[in-house]
Amino acid sequence: MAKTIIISNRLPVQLQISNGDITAVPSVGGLATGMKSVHSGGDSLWIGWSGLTDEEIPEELVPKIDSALAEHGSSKVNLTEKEVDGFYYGFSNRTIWPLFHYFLEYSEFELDSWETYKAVNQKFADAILEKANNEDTIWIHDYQLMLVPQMVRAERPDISIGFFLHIPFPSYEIFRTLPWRREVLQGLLGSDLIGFHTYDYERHFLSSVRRLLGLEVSFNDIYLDDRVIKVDSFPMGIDYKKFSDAAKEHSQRTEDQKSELQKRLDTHKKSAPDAKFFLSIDRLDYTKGIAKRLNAFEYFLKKYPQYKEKVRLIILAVPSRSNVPQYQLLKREVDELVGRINGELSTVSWTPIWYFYRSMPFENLIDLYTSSDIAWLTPIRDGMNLVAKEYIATRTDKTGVLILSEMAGSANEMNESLLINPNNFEQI
Ligand code: GDG
Repeated sequence: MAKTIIISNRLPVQLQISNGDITAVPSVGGLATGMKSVHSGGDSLWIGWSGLTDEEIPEELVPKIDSALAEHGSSKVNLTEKEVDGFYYGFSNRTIWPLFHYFLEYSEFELDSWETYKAVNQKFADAILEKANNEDTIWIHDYQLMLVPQMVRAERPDISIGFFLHIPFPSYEIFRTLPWRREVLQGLLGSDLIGFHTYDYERHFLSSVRRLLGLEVSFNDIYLDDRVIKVDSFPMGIDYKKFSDAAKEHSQRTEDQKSELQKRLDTHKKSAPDAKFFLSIDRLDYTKGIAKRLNAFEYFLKKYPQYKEKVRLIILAVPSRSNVPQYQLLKREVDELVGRINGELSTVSWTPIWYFYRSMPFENLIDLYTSSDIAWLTPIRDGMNLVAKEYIATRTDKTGVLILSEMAGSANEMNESLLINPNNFEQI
């Protein structure tokens, strides 16, 4: 039977080894959350990196790891520490991620990382070729694997390949600064269908294909040799029912059934019934505008002191890419800002910011969504931003306010929210 093979850098679960045993924890992040629902609904295999390098996996645990992954319909690509360094922390997250989010000043162009990116993309392609039958559909995800479509196409010219980019595709003027811009485009053009979150990203991509490769482009078709490649926008959604059902279930819980976090949230609500919770949830990433948001919150409290003790900002910042220097600096900046603002403005009965630097289980995420009056999401650039959609899905009593950055892909669809320009401090 034909199957769908999903390929992404990370698998839907991350493996951890403790006391010689394997545990699988769900991966956090937009791609994993979104694609999990597709994966669990049909006949599919997910290929990706397990989160453990070859050096971290003792030989005797390999069969256990393979069977733990098989339980989740997954199969792993093995990567050494050096490969993870060059491919993931290097080219993917120090070159492509900042460049595609318009952080040109953070983009590093290192030949070594590019070479590792190519070699690791070939490893992913080989893993696909090993598992795929000709009638299968190959669905490749995201900026870490942009060369894989052409690598698979070269060996299996007739197989169906789709590619989806979860981050913005930048304008030609930005993309052209990449030394390996033609190779990246040629890699992507191995696909039959290339998807983006928004029409703008699609337009930027087509413009780069036309100008850098000189190919014929008609509407959203690209003509390459005897093939026609379709390009389109597919704004990614969420598993709405999962979030709204969870919210309904939470609202019916008895005191005993509530989580510790929910009990704490309730206590604070009861002690100040007209106080409001602002919520912000992001991976700790410089594209998400977390530091600006904190500065704006402080500014708001100083400019409108009547809101002191009336509002509280709950920040859930999920650890991310902590090996990359910019992320370490950001972590320090956010820690310091939270410390300074709380130090300056707290009273005996009120702390303005509750800061969680960790990943929370799904059930606590729902507690936060359903207890917060305002979701405050102000990324500087964001491919889509699923948190905005999840917040709305959990507002089953139809209350709540969404303040959303114009620079998030989701702003194109959610224009009933309060849209702000994240670079306009007063507006935030
Ligand atoms: C990339 C693009 C695009 C967050 N904290 C926890 C947790 N999450 C889940 C949320 C949400 C996901 O992570 C975050 O998704 P986003 O879309 O907001 O952002 P990225 O991770 O940057 O995702 C983005 C996305 O891909 C999809 O294409 O929208 O623009 O950057 O689903 O619920 N989940 C749990 N605990 C947490 O602490 N369980």
